[in-house]
Amino acid sequence: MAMSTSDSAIPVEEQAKLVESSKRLAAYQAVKDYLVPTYTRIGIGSGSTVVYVVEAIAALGPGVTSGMTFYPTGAQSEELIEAAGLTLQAINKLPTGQQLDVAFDGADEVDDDLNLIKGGGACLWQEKIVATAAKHFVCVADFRKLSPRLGTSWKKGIPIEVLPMAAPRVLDELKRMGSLNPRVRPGLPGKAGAIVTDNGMWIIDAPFAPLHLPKDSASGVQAGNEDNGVWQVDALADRLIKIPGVAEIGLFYGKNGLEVTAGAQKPVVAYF
Ligand code: ABF
Repeated sequence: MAMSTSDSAIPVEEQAKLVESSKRLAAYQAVKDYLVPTYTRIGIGSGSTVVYVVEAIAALGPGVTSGMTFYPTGAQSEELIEAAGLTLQAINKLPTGQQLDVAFDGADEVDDDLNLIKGGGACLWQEKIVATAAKHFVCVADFRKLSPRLGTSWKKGIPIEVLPMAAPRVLDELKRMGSLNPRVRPGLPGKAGAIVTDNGMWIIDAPFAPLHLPKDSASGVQAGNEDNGVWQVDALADRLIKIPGVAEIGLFYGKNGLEVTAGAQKPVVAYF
C-alpha cells in the first residue's frame, strides 16, 4: 500500500526526501521500461517529476539520444530539453499523419483505472495535445498521487481551461452539476486577478465528490446526475467538455484518444 506522507510518523524533512526519491525512481523506471532506443519522437510534459525523466534520458548519452527529437508541452519543458542538450521541436512541427512514439508527463492524481487529474501547473491544454499525439502515454508520478478514485486526495478540483468571458457561466453550470465551490484560479502570489495560461485563457478548479469508475456502476453505484453530484469519470468528462466556454479539461482517460496500451498502461509510481 502506498504510504501517505500526511499521516506518516516520519519527520517532514525526511518525507520530502522520500517524495523526491520516489519521483526520481519512477522517472528512471519509466525511461528504462518505455523509452525504446529506436524511438525518434518523444513528448516531454510539465512539472517536477518530469525533470527526472529528462535527467534519465540525458543520462543515456548522445549515442542513444542524438537520433531523438523532443516535443515540449510548454516553456518549462522547453527549457528542460534545451538545458539537457537534447533536440527540441515544437509539436506543431510534427507532420500531419505522424505521431510521437511516446510521451512522458506527470499528474496530480491517478486512479485505479489510470484516469488522471492533470493541470495543477495550468498547462493542461498543451499537455493533452502532446499526450494524444503520442502512440504511448506514460504517466510518471510519486506514491502520493495514487488514489482509488479521482478527488480522494487531490482536493483542489479538476482544472478546466476556459475562455475568460465565459467564466461566470461555466461556474454556474459547474455548481448545477454538483461541483463543490468551483473557483477561478488566482494569479501567482503578488499578481492581481486570475492566472492566465499560455493560451490567454483562465483556469477554473472544480472540486467534485470522488469520481466513480465504470466498474463501480456494476455494483449499482449511482452514476452522475444533477441530483447527487456523484459522477463517473467518463460521464463527467463528456459533460464538462461540452459546457460553452470550456476549451479543455484536466481529466485524462482512455476515451479522449489516449492510446493507453498494455505496455504503457501502468503509471510508473514508486512505492515505499
Ligand atoms: C503536469 O505537472 C501537470 O499536469 C501536473 O499538474 C503537474 C504534476 O507536477 P509534479 O510532477 O511536480 O507533481 O504534469
